[in-house]
Amino acid sequence: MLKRISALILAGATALTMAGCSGGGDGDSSASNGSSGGGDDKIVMGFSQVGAESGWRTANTKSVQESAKEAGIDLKFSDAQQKQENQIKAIRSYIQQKVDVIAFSPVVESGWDTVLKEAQNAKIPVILTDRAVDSKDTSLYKTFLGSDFVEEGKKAGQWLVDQYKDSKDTVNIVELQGTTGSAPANDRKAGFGEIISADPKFKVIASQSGDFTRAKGKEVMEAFLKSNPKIDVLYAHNDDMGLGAIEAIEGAGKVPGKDIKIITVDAVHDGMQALADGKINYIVECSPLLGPQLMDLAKKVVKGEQVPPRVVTEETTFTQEQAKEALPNRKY
Ligand code: GYE
Repeated sequence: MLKRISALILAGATALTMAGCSGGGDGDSSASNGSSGGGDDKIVMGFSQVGAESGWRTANTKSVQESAKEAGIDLKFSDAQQKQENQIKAIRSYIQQKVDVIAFSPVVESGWDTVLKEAQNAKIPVILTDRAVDSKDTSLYKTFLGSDFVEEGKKAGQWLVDQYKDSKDTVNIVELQGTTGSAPANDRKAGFGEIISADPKFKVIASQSGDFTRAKGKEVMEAFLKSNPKIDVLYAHNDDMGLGAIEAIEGAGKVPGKDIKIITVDAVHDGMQALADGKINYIVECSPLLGPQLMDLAKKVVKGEQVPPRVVTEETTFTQEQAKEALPNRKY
């Protein structure tokens, strides 16, 4: 944006100063692709990523970085290592640098109003990507691009209902939740709960956060197995936790996919492989390839064009047979 050129030159100086002294834990906030400032009218986007907690996140980061390059957008990327304070720091630094647009994937839903207000006062548009915030004032951001996590939870629940439709026995379920307070953890739990609560034979006997990571998924599943002699089903809010739990189940001498049925969300490559191998029974897809749509929205928002307040990603589900077919062409 031409009117921002002088601001950008100034911002360049600020960014250099900041890169020298900010340091502290908020990842690489100066990693910028392509030329910066220099008199062209490239859009500058400040992007604050959640972290690198899962295969999904790695694919999402790659999608954002590659799409920025393709769209000719100068991307300033920072990794918050799953900490809200780091995201707030990164957003404040983007405001100071006077970027043209800020995009971020909020690690948790609450606690964003103050920093979003600061961006609004600085007239920098904000796009939420992947995860939502619970701010009442929706004018604090232009749009929210991402999946419908409640719907994903419902699809997981519906598979279970269909699987056990001919049985009257109690079905003991353990749940590995995503990061506490995050939109996907809240919504995937709620959607699943809504569907299975229609039949009292479904009992969630344990439910705990595994923080969306493989290591935590394994650790929490080991604890579940110790304290619950009869587990029929594991519902994990992402593939990575499910994959960690498979190690725990095998370590306890049980057969994942048979002794304990497993449902996960994401459909990243390793999850799909485990599904094709019979260790997972069903995966609800959640696409991390948000980059191209994000860059389109950013261009429109910077031009001051109207964009829809909510853009929902299209997704499907996979059985073991479908995973075998889909695997060779999977992009992530
Ligand atoms: O499902 C999980 C990741 O926010 C949709 O975050 C994303 C979730 C994804 O860590 O694997």
